[in-house]
Amino acid sequence: MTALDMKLPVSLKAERDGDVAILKLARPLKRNALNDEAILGIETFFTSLPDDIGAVLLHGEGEHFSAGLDLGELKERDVTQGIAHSGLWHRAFEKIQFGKVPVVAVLHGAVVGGGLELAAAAHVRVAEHSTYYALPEGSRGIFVGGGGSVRLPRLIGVARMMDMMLTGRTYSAEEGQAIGLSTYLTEAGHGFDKGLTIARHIATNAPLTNFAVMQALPRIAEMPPGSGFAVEALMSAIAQADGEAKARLKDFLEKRAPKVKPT
Ligand code: 1HE
Repeated sequence: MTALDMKLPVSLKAERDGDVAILKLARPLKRNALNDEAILGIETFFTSLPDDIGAVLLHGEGEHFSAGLDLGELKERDVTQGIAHSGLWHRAFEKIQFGKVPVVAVLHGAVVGGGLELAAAAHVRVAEHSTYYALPEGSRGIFVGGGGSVRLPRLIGVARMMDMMLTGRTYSAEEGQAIGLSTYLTEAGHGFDKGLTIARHIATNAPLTNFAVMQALPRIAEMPPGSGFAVEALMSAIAQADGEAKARLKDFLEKRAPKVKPT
């Protein structure tokens, strides 16, 4: 593991392990609450990844992934300032979802409010059994502002998100896995290694495949079917015409590539 040379606030730590960049939320005393500085730092991290990075692992230090928005910073804002603040989060999290490489988030403890919005911007979520999810915005008299109302209904549906916000309901790690908040569930202390293994695997994919999955797939899913089929055909043709695909298919046909195996 080596440090990544980036200008980040003390609440964030950046390292690399081979071709995986690792971003740690490192403000455990405040439960990794996210202030403006941290959000700007997240944006800096995702926009300054070295070209040879193939995937990102995102995790949190201490007992919790993130307690969401730093409520201590919630000063009196007028409507215009409030819109700008939410826009800051939107801009930073766009750089995660539609950035250069796929992102694996490792979750544990509280994944709440803006912390859940951050996790939702990643491409793969690994949850340890200690994880719990909540949207306490309702009880704080505010609303989600970090893209939650766009991304979370796509993961769990509008009705579940409404329930979380209206009732303050918390989902456990196991429930979160069942409804699609995570796609891997691990024992305590195993999330990082599991996430790193997944990130390393993702980094070995053909770059064009990762591009198609990150950039084309979610957009195709939003299109009317007719447009979706057309864009899928184009993306598929572009991917298979690439030299990387030709080499990988040749490897399979000449029995050099691994077969698909049950886990
Ligand atoms: C904080 C924050 C925070 C902790 N902003 N300082 N998010 C919330 O409404 C969740 C608020 N936090 C909690 O419910 C709890 O802190 C936890 C369940 C996450 C963790 O509990 P615990 O017992 O481990 O820690 P703690 O004793 O509550 O907190 C430790 C310290 O972190 C304490 O500060 P201290 O100086 O007294 O030691 C807390 O004040 C501080 N802390 N969470 C500021 N969130 C883009 S819009 C997004 C909108 C939202 O995210 S709203 C949801 C906000």
